[in-house]
Amino acid sequence: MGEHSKDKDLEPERESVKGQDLTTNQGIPVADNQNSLKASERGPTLLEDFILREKITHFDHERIPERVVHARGSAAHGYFEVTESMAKYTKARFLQEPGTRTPVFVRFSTVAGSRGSADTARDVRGFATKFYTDEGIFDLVGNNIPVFFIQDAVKFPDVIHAVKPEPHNEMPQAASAHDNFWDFMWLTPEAAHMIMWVMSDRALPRSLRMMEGFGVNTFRLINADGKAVFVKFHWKPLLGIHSLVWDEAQKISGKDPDFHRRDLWEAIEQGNFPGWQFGIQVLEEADEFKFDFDPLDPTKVWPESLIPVQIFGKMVLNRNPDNFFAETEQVAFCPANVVPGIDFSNDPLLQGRLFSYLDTQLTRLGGPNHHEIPINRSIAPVHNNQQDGLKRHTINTGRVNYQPNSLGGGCPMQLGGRPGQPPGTTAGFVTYPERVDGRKIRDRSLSFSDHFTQATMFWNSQTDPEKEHIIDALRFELGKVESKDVRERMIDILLQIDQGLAHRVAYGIGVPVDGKGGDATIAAGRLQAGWLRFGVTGQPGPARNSSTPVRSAELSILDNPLNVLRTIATRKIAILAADGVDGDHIVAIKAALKAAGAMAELIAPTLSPITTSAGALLQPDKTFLTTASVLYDAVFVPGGAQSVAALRGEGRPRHFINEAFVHCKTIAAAGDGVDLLLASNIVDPLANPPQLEAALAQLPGVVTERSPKNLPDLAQRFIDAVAIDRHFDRLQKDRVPA
Ligand code: HDE
Repeated sequence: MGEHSKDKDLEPERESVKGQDLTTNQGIPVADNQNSLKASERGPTLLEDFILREKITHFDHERIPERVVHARGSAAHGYFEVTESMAKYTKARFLQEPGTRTPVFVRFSTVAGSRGSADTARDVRGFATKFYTDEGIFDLVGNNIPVFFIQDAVKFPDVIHAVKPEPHNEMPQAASAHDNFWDFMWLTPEAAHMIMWVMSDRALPRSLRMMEGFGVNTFRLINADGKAVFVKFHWKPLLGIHSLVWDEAQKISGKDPDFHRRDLWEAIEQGNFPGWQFGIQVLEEADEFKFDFDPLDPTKVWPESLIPVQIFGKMVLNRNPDNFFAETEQVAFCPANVVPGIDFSNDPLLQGRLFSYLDTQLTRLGGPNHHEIPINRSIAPVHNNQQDGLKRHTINTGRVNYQPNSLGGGCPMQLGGRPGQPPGTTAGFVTYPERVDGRKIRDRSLSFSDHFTQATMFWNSQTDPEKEHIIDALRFELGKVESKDVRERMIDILLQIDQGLAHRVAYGIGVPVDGKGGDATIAAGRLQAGWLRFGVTGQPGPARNSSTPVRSAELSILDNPLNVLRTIATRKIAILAADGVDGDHIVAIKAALKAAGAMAELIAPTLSPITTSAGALLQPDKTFLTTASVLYDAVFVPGGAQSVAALRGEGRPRHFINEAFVHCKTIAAAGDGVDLLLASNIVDPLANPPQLEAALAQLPGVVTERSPKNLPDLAQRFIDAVAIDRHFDRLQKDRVPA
């Protein structure tokens, strides 16, 4: 770009800041923001320079403490819309009328990593939604996994200490593959079910837009008649559930640590607004003891085959934040923020959460007034006598700051007990009058003590490729554990879940399981002895739940009913080309992809325009240096002998295809493009000498057409293969170096 065009680019910006002269925080106009005040040109800087001091002081204090968990996050604005009235279950005003829209702000996060850590770490994802209702703020602070590691909030600091980097050397960052985590896990049998989820592909979302959300804890809804039901909250993504594979996730951590943040941001900028259905599972109070898992136990799901999810609304995210710090960083969620009609259950994890969030925000956001930060403000008017404190913005007026009062006309007045109100019909938030009777006790209900049945159900519900991924994940994580004892005890835990799983993992991490070692009952004895020795209470009881189904399809990603709708909307497709490419192939494939809602990017050796075989100029979007196959969902190689020869002559394009193949992505080629596939090591030339091309065409998810007469047909076959998502039936992928 020449000097001239650079200046032109800047002009509109200059225009836009007209009338916004630079000032200090006191509004004093600044004449020179390039030089500090000095005693002569080469002399010392003067203390008197209030402009320099103010600027540096503010900068010095720009950082606030990051969240102790969920530090790394990305967020967006949008709306929630009721599609079906929930009046039957709740009196919450924003859930009554179909069509009612409530503004929301949603923050997604990883749990373990610091603010600057990579997006694609193996981890649970936070999914926190702030509803700005006209009856005040409702925060649904959930995760993308429906269960949790622990049953009691008192264990939360321990589980988080164990997963975070080890305290002596602050390693590893954003990873659970270390001794402390797995040491805590074998001593925490209640975590068995959650371990299965975090070792599955659920912990590697392809996009924040393609994952489910769960309230995890059990809540209550109360209707206008005062009738209560237990509920679990669900978000179901309209794009289906999709995941990365582990090798890909690790590589993305280096290639684009902002992968999920960028994906969410770009989708919204492009108008591809992500959406979710909102649903609840309802359990009548009378049915509290119907199942033999305890509905208050946060390490258990309510299998959807027993209690289906009923859909009542949808959420759309349609606006990116204007300022990351002001909104995404300063937003403060709290599960205790509920509106009339929504209430808590006695889930002991939830009870602890009710205390923790406001408490941690007092430090993180600097005092008790963070509800006044714009992103946290209720749109319902706030009137009370709370006052003062650090960073108070509201200027309370008048002399009366107490209640009840007569001098202020009794205002602000509580809603209950007003003259003329029939007794028992109090408006405003009224806690559900649950009867509580019992002795104070530090113990856990026996109904919380079956830790393995649902872990086994999760395992049984997975398809074969998903099972392989779980085995690989455990081999990776436990393979990094140095303590032999910890590795052995974790195999003992896995033996309680599934023998085959335990044996496969054991072999991978060098733990002998033959003979006595492989027996679940003997392993249970060893675990019991270990738990006793290290002071663990709440060990599993002898009986296994019997009303838990053997398997439940919604626990799998590949079998999930949500993935029945195969769409390639918003998927990213790489088109590899160089000078001499057949432009018709690109035009045809791009048009078909666009019609299907997908996005295509042209990747070339440099950013200089490439010339097609017909002499047209095409502007590449990326180069083989600035991008990589792990950042795309599928690859297309158009024809053009010169283009293909150029790409074959370089290592990166062949690596691109080869890696996409190993990650089980769809690969298509037209005309001479097939030669690039043949040169990319995905079929073994020695194993298939005469029929190399035929062998290529046999590979699942590889779509080729040597002399394409019908480009729309090729495009359709490509799109159908992309819609399948990954081709996990590619048996020889592990033989391909990538
Ligand atoms: Fe949290 N959690 N948590 N958590 N949590 C926080 O609050 C805590 C739990 C979740 O995007 C903290 O403001 C305790 C379950 C999300 O800003 C802190 C316990 C679930 C977010 C805290 C839990 C969550 C947090 C840290 C066990 C899924 C990020 C910063 C009793 C339902 C929200 C903050 C955002 C954040 C405490 C367990 C979800 C320390 C004590 C279960 C999505 O207060």
